[in-house]
Amino acid sequence: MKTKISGVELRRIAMPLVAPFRTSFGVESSRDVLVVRVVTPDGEGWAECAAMSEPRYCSEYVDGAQDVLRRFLIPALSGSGLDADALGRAVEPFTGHRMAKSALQTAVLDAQLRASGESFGSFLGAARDRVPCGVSVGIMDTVGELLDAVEGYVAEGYVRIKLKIEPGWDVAPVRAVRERFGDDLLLQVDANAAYSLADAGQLAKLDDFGLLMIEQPLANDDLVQHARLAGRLRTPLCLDESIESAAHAAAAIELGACSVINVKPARVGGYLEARRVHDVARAHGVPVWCGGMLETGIGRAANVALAALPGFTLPGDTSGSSRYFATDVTEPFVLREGHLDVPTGPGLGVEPLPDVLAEVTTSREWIAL
Ligand code: NPQ
Ligand code: MG
Repeated sequence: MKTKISGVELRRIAMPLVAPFRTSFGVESSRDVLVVRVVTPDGEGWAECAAMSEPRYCSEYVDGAQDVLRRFLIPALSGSGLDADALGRAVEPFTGHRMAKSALQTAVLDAQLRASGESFGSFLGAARDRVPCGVSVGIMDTVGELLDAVEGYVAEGYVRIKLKIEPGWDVAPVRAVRERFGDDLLLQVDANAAYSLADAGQLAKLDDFGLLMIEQPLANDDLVQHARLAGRLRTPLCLDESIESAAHAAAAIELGACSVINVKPARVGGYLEARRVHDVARAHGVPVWCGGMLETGIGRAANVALAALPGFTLPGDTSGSSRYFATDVTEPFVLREGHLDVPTGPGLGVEPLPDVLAEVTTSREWIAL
């Protein structure tokens, strides 16, 4: 028996960040998050959309995601009922818009799992009940500020540090962090596509610092050039923006464009596809880890569940709530011994706190089905 979906609520919330987060593509000091709530006659499911306010990380942006959900994606699921697999097929005729698709599918999956009493972790195939956590550290004005920030995160217990880099902010900050915290610190960098193959010589200087990986040094569509770069570096290459599907993952591995993959469910269109990326990578012996998009507790819960799959052998950007927000919309995720517990309740295992949610809400829209 198919459970019908009555409608979908699209809500926007304003979530100020505890500190501005600077990357090679811009600075963000507040998240404008699209929250999706799928409603059935006897339940509901929640998700958040990873799209940023502006199309800088990728082509999607939050107003665009809301538009495509309202006009195309939500109407397309009228026939599919409460079934995340069927939803995947129903939205397939529409190209791209993976973050919007991911949010809708995740909310449907949450409703489906709540109804059957199964947790996200159990559904996805989690192999452990807690996951080790890393943290992504933005570009700063000075190396001194960076060292203070890293010191704070190390003191909180984060087991791996990722430094955002760009031309002019790469070797010096990496050297300073290595000198201050020693060779045992698990350390990696993320360029968010800020370099070109002509910078291979500069990137090769990072080989001296024992980094776990360099993440997405070149442009998103430069798989062949990533493969060339990989041949000129000792440091492993990881792809993030370049991998939008399991097919891309297979192609990148085959080409030698990466030896590690950052899996972000939103970037690949949802948790079902994210699991397929994991499966492809694992079959090739390529380690994966779970990326982050500055999620609230709603998105964080599902990420932590995914990060518990057996192929996730590296610590992810699954930081605690306090890394980004003074007040989260769910019970906060708190690090214990550098780990976060995988939620065990039905579905995501967390729910937005009604009072907090009401306080941060800036708009609501109901799409009836
Ligand atoms: C990455 N995330 O791995 C992304 C990039 C990123 C945790 O480093 C607002 C919303 C700001 C999403 C900044 C991390 C963001 C964002 C950076 C994503 O490349
Ligand atoms: Mg990245």
